[in-house]
Amino acid sequence: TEGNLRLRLVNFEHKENHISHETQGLSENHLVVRRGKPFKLTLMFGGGTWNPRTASHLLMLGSPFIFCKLIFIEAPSKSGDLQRWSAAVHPGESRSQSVTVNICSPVLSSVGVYQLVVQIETMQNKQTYAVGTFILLCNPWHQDDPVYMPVKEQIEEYVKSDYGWVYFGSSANVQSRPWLFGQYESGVLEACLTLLQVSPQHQRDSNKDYILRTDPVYLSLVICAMINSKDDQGILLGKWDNDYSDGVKPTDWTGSADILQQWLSSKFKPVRYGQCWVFASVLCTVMRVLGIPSRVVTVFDAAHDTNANTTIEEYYTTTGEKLGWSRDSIWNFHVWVECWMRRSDLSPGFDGWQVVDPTPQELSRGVYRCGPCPVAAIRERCLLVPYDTPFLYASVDGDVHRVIVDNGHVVGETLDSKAVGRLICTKSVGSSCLSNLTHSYKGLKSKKALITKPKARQTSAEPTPMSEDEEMSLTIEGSPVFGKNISFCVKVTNRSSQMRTLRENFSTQLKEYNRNPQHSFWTAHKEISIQPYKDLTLYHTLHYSDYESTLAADSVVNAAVVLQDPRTNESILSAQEFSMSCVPIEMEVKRHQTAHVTFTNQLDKVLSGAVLSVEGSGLLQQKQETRLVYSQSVIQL
Ligand SMILES: *[C@@H]1O[C@H](CO)[C@@H](O)[C@H](O)[C@H]1NC(C)=O
Ligand SMILES: *[C@@H]1O[C@H](CO)[C@@H](O)[C@H](O)[C@H]1NC(C)=O
Ligand SMILES: *[C@@H]1O[C@H](CO)[C@@H](O)[C@H](O)[C@H]1NC(C)=O
Ligand SMILES: *[C@@H]1O[C@H](CO)[C@@H](O)[C@H](O)[C@H]1NC(C)=O
Ligand SMILES: *[C@@H]1O[C@H](CO)[C@@H](O)[C@H](O)[C@H]1NC(C)=O
Ligand SMILES: CC(=O)N[C@H]1CO[C@H](CO)[C@@H](O)[C@@H]1O
Repeated sequence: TEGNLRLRLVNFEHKENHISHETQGLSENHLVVRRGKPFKLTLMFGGGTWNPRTASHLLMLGSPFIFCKLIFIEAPSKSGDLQRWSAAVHPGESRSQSVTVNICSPVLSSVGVYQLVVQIETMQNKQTYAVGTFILLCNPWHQDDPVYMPVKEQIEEYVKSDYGWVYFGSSANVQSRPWLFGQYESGVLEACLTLLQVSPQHQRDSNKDYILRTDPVYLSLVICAMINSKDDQGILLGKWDNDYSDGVKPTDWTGSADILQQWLSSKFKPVRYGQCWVFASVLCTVMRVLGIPSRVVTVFDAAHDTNANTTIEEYYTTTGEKLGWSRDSIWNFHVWVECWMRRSDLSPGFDGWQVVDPTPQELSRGVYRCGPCPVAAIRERCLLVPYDTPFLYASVDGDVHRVIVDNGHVVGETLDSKAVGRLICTKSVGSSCLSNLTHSYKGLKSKKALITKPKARQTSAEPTPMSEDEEMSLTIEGSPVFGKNISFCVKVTNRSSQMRTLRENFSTQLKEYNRNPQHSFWTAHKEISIQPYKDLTLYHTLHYSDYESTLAADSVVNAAVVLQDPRTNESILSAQEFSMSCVPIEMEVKRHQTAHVTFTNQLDKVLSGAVLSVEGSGLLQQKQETRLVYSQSVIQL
């Protein structure tokens, strides 16, 4: 009898589904499943037993609704239909008070929140039940999903792992900070799904947006623009001017969860403040939550080529002081995200890692976003491949055109093809080591550094131009440590048969994060003679007392040396950027959760007003701070 048959309850079988779909921990309340893989629901009836041969049942999913008729099959299909939803019941389970249904979504389903509606139609009546929602995510385990990643360890790292390391500093002195991506923190999944609903694409045309959400290329375009708050109700506001008093200083964030929770609970007010690694890490969290494998990548000496002509212009005086004339700049480091996906919109060869850069730098088709751009397109210099390839190519492989000017005249030029993108790296899979990605961005082509000579010369009576004869390199000895003296070495190589007397001017300037340098804070100069066919090495020492009042431990310094021939004013230049590392703080964790934190002051003077702060996720309620009074301190927590 099925006259009074009604649906009493639907069991979403959270536990079992979350295990088989690798979605444990993402949500406490909702069923979270991956596309292209069957999940289980148990329908419980009252008022009669269910006979599938006479009753017809419809499951309606999502908005826009997807209709799906319950059918009998011997066994649910393992891989799932590419096109259609299916709902299957084992024959053995018929004629009972409850029935287990295997529902499978097409592998190219839209990512998002679905409403589950069950309709039961018998000869006598028809009833509809709205039974709740479930969430559908991408499936990197499924080989027909465009985000399919064949290596299990990589999925663990790039989808499931909720912490990582972000690299910063400079290529000569790479530093790292831990970041908690926070996929499993409460409110994070909700924030990620809400982000899709708040996007301008969804607001404009929700039906079109639902249809396009099957494609990870589309998802990364939408999400990239929503991470920064420009042009939409996006998450983070960027700031680079050292005044963060009305928000959180970018370096103070330690994870994405706080940021996403704050954005959600404030009803989409931009969270203050982000800089590149904050934007990138939050994007990485959202992509991992949605099931798109992603990693945070740091590019050292990343160029910001404002007009995307792949050349960065720099202007110097004859004493080696860099001028703030160019809008182009080179960031000490820049951080973006790589997301793993097939590019079915492109010809073969561009699948795999795609650069997606959420830091608002330049407009891309009218919106502050950048990418997705195949890493392969950057390596092969395929500048026409979408999206934003010329700009990203210049970031990692642009040429630096350095021009020395004297009284409005160009007295020397160099084209440096090695200065940009010296190191590109990310955290290694399954370990906290650095993984060097430079080779995947930089082609094998070796671009020869060109040294162009100034115009209007070459009469045979004049000496041969020094730019053809002399070569110069500037290096920093060892890795500079804050509080110690820093030594520079300038090597000049002879090629000429003439003896030369040259003027050497050395200059050091403080460089702000992405800005032009300030005035020189320290200079040095020498008059030198170089014998024919001889090498000459010059040493300079920047003492701690010369920089203690100007630099901080995280400062970046631009050092440049110019050699000028006083007979012709012709000049050659070599430049080098560096940052310093700090004297290490040592920490030893004892039993009973006691940690000994030791800081030994290796400076020649007493540190006054220094504060040591200690933070422990899940261990300490708040940051612990202790003032350092003596030159050596041991703190017991
Ligand atoms: C690149 O653009 C700058 C202006 O931003 C211009 O001065 C320079 O000549 C251009 N370089 C090349 C190689 O086109
Ligand atoms: C990274 O790889 C590049 C080439 O692939 C190499 O030249 C460079 O020395 C490597 N750097 C580090 C820090 O391993
Ligand atoms: C730096 O050099 C000065 C002068 O040579 C020397 O007196 C001082 O001890 C050095 N300081 C350090 C920390 O090496
Ligand atoms: C540049 O160096 C020369 C000697 O090499 C020196 O005479 C001159 O004063 C220096 N210029 C400046 C601005 O320091
Ligand atoms: C070199 O520069 C100085 C000062 O800018 C100028 O007085 C002199 O005429 C220049 N010499 C040549 C050969 O251009
Ligand atoms: C690069 C170069 O030509 N170096 C020459 C400098 O002078 C010495 C001594 O004459 C030569 O041996 C080097 O070859």
